[in-house]
Amino acid sequence: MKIDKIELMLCSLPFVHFFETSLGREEDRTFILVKVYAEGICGYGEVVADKAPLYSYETTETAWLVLKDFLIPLLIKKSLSEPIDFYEEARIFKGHPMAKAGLELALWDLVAKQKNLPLWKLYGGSQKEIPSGVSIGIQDSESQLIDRIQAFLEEGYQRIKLKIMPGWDVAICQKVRKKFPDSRLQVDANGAYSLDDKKTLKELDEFGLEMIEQPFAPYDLWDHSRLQKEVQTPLCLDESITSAETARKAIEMGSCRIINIKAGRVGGIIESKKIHDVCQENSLPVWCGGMLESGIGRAHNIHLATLPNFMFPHDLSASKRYYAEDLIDPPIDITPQGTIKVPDLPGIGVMPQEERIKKVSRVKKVFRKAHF
Ligand code: OSB
Ligand code: MG
Repeated sequence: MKIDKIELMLCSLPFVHFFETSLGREEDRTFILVKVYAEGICGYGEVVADKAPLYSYETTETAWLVLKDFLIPLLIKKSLSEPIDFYEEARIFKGHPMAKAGLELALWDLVAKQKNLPLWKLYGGSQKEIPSGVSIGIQDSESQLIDRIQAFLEEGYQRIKLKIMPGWDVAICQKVRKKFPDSRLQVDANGAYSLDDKKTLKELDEFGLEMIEQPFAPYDLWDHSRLQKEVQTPLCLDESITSAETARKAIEMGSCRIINIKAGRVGGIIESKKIHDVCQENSLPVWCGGMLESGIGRAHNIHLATLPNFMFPHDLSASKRYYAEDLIDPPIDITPQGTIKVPDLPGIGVMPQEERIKKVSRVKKVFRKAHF
């Protein structure tokens, strides 16, 4: 395909309720929307980098710069439109996976629309409906947390993920487990602990958690492998898994028993599939994490989660769980059984609302071949 034009838009959406983790509290989400145009078709991608380098070193500003000065010029100069060609060529630039993923996702949407196929078919996915879980941040009080869990369970979500940090961990899990004895529960620390906290982390074994996600720092594999030997609860790695290569090393070292895949964190769908495959070969289940995406990024995640080794409820919830008004219409919703039906329309299979996108975007930049 011949790419005519690429657009970047900086968007912000307010949350319906604040989202707090061990990294801090957020009241809204800022992200970059990527649009790639060719032959009368538009492919959409979302860059999940945040305003501040808290989850990883990338920010919306660094991603914007890397897209503007390196990735988009590369794509245009070399006339790349196949995601695999972009993936191979973009490897010359080190790091910046979220910037790369946003553009790769837009290319996937574009080629799928051109072939008139939903993304899941292009990826070789097989699940028609995927199980949905919800990630609940740190709240102002225990009672606020309990009320929110109750409400999400009533909506049908299949499992609850609690954010934890020192001071909001064992006692909280104890209360939640007592109140919801049969619910599927797991926790995510976003790297808030170290080996010095081994005693606290071992206490979590009591609560029948499905997994403990990312207890230690993003760059660590070794201390996770030491901890996994001493806790019964499976460890799940998020931030630490940046590629199929780190996934293989984590598996060889016994650093985790489960991996959370996010296309943004690892640089796109091609790298995500490689991680999926190396985990499958080693009998490690994976699931799909989220980055508080708008409906566009959320739809991309849903298609990825149809691959066969995605085995747990995902951090993929309804649009309204985060946003009063999404960028797509109709918004994503869950069934009373706590699943999401995978769209069957071409590409991401959801309808971006251009008027709405215009309203929530502040900066726009257009790139054409003549510029390079
Ligand atoms: O660690 O999984 C995480 C949100 C932003 C950044 C990191 C994480 C999260 C979540 C929520 O847990 C996932 C979602 O519902 O999109
Ligand atoms: Mg996480």
